[in-house]
Amino acid sequence: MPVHNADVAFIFNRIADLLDIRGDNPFRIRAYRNAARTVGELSTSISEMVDKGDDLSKLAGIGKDLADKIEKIVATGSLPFLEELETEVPPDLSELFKIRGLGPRKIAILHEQLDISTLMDLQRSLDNKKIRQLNGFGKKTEQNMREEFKRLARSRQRLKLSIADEIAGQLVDYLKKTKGIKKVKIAGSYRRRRETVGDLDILVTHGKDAQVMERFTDYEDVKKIIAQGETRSSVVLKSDVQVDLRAVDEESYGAALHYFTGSKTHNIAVRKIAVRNNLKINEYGVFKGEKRLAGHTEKEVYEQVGLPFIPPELRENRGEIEDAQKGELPFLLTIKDIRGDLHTHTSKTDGHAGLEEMARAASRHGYDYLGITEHSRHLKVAGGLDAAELRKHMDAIDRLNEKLDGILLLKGIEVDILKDGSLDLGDDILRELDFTVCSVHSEFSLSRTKQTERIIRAMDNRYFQILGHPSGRLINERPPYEVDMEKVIQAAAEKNCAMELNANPDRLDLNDIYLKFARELGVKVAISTDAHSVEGLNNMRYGIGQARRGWIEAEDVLNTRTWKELKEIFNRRKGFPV
Ligand code: DGT
Ligand code: CA
Ligand code: CA
Ligand code: ZN
Repeated sequence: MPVHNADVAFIFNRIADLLDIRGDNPFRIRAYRNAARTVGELSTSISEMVDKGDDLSKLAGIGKDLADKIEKIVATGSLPFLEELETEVPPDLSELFKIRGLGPRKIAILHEQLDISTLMDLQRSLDNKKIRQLNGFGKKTEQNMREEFKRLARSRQRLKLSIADEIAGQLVDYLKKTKGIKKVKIAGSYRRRRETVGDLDILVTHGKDAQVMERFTDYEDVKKIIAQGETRSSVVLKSDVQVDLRAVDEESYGAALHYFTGSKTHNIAVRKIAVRNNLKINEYGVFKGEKRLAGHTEKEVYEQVGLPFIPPELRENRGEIEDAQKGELPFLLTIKDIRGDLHTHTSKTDGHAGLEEMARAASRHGYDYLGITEHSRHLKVAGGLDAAELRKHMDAIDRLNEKLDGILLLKGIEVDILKDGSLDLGDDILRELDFTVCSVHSEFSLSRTKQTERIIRAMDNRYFQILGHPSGRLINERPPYEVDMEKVIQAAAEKNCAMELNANPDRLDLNDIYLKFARELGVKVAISTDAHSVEGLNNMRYGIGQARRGWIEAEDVLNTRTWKELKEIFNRRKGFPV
């Protein structure tokens, strides 16, 4: 790779920045900036000049020393002097350059006067309104910095799976229309159904003369082409997500799919087994010496290393390989196992569709029952119901049930867990319901101990059935509240309560790790969409993906059961005769 003029200019500017932060001689700093400009604006290639043996010190602002440095950069692509400087200046300090509008001068002031050396320090000083007190900084600067933090957060974020689904779906449809295309498959974390994805990895196979790579980089959503080759290309889409595309031969398709599905740690563990058996495994196949033993399908790749097919959602090296060897992989839940939804809202509170509309939509999903769980009175912003209003709503549900065919509406409530661990509605009304979802909607900042105690205390109520969205997190927006989730799950096991897996792709709460933990303790899980509209019911599939990542089988799930079975479970918990 030839060194471009811009590379040299970049290095000189960076040196100037670092010298500036260090408080170095201003003339020296100026010299580097001038040299950067000279080289940057040259109309001839600096590399070629060096190759021809031109005298660089004839250029404006370039002396003997800088000419030597340029020759070194052209020869090696880097400069030891810059590397030295980088080790002297705290590395985080150079992170501060990511905040646009913050130059070396300002960074130096922040460092000297407020002891800021990391982005986190800067954030803290912003929160404490310390920055505006500095000379040359003001409220306006603070505001700009806040905007910059938001921009950085956005650009650093992984994509929610539901957004990735939308983007990937359209791209796949487009690629499938390529002439001569055969297979199009999304691998990576997307195929493993992780709650967020870093980038998309797409695998294709095609016949002769299919112009797949051209078609890919021509896609109208492409913002930037990072690389374009015959078998692999990378682009950044307008949504800022990177997509890697690889074309492979049919005979390698399974091996490539396995390799690019990952996870990396799963791949490494599988490769270790191969090596132990004197096999080589890579994205082209499984080999003994030069001989290809497998590669067409993932199944035969696994077979060659003595394993059954492992579902992508399990491939995180969390024990799936050991269990596969013992023939003890779980029979993962599928969406066909689901018989109903146990957490939904209607226009009676903050939902958008009426009871009947929701019921008919649930029927179209093939469900046997739909749990109606409006908010309770404490959640005023959502128009939560008090006991009298809830009773009326229950009557309305009874009346509708008489009219409906093939779907049963269950009378439930999403009742607030109050600060002291009591439930927002009295036992006299709760006992009349079919079941409850109990949720934390307030006091998110309690200490870990207090929050844990609060939730466990709520479970002492005999009408407590399901802990709603257990951690309270909103992916990429709000972290979970502080709580000892293992202790909560243990309490659920002791007290026979269920945990919700909220299938809303903004929540996916519980996460995969805790789901697996809950399953190991025999705690039942309710996979619920928390739908506030007819469309919201479609989110069940995200819950299924997350459940599979948590090793969940149909047996572990409440809403794979018939209403008769479910009613028994609920009644047993309430202490009612069954
Ligand atoms: P992401 O994109 O951060 O959500 O996660 P992944 O798992 O999609 O990771 P990515 O896109 O970096 O790579 C896709 C797959 O390629 C990854 O899951 C496994 C495979 N892979 C990537 N790098 C390596 C590697 O160094 N060794 C092995 N064995 N596999 C790798
Ligand atoms: Ca990826
Ligand atoms: Ca990738
Ligand atoms: Zn809720």
